[in-house]
Amino acid sequence: MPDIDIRKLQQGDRRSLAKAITLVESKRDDHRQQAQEVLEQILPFSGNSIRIGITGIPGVGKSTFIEAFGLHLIRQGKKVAVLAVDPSSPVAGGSILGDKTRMEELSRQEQAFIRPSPSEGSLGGVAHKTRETMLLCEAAGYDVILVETVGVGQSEYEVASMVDFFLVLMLPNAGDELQGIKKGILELANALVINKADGESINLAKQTQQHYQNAFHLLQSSSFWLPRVMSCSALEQKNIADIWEMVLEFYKAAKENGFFEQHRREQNSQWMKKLLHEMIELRLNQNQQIRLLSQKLQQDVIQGNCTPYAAAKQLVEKL
Ligand SMILES: Nc1nc2c(ncn2[C@@H]2O[C@H](COP(=O)(O)OP(=O)(O)OP(=O)(O)O)[C@@H](O)[C@H]2O)c(=O)[nH]1
Ligand SMILES: [Mg+2]
Repeated sequence: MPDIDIRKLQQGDRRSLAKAITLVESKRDDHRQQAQEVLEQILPFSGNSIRIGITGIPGVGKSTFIEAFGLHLIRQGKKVAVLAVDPSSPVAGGSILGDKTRMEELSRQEQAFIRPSPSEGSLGGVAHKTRETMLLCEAAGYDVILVETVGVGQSEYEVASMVDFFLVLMLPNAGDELQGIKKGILELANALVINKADGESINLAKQTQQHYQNAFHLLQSSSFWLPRVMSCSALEQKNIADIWEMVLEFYKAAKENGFFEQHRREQNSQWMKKLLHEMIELRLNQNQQIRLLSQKLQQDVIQGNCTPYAAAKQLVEKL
């Protein structure tokens, strides 16, 4: 693995950035070590961005929205990175990559950087890599990071836990209460955006918007920010500017009242805990003696010969 030129990366050199990301995504132990060194060096230059998570069911228009939104941001003078946490990518061959056709214009922009989801690893692993990639992009001067995920399994929770602003796209379909969106997701959302508010769907989109506005008023929120409900047409690029204005409004308020930094600190602390758990589990599985003991204790617990507490304690002490 060639050396990464940190200075060039910081100057926004795309090749250096791409190489650093490849290093971060590598599974080889020596690469991981190198990647951590790179991350430590760039850490002081990361963090200067707005991180926006975008989710929604397949076909809702995420890619089309990101194309329109990203182009708008670039017109505002921003540099935009598009990343993905996509649990299905090994099967779909990395859907966001195949999607470059839907982000055709954006992918041609000098001010945009589009990176598909890492194709290997468990969801947790993929999500860690996306977090680290996000830091690299920030060090390279990208000031808006868009993280896309399709609403499958835990991926939305993973994305929500790494971004400043979580946006859920929905379809104009007021009748269909939750549109396959899990209830917990709505509680994480900072904004719901009804996409495809165009053509014959305009009225339906308005009704849907009203429906969710009412629903959010019923949700008790202790946060300073009551989730917004908006509508847009990604295809016709309508209301895209308003959505960015809303994000900026959130950003300004969150910066002023300290929520922004506090939220990131909490996310980092959670991330550390998660990594710790994963590393402990990895250690457990790497050591054959402990692995065998773990299997034996598991049986003991199942058969009621040992309490879960005693078993866990014994393993930790062995470690
Ligand atoms: N009428 C209308 N169609 C749209 C709009 N946005 C997206 N579409 C269409 O909806 C279809 C799906 O759009 P995508 O952007 O690929 O949706 P996605 O959410 O990225 O889908 P997955 O990647 O499969 O999860 C495409 O045919 C788009 O042209 C919109 O605002 N209005
Ligand atoms: Mg897509």
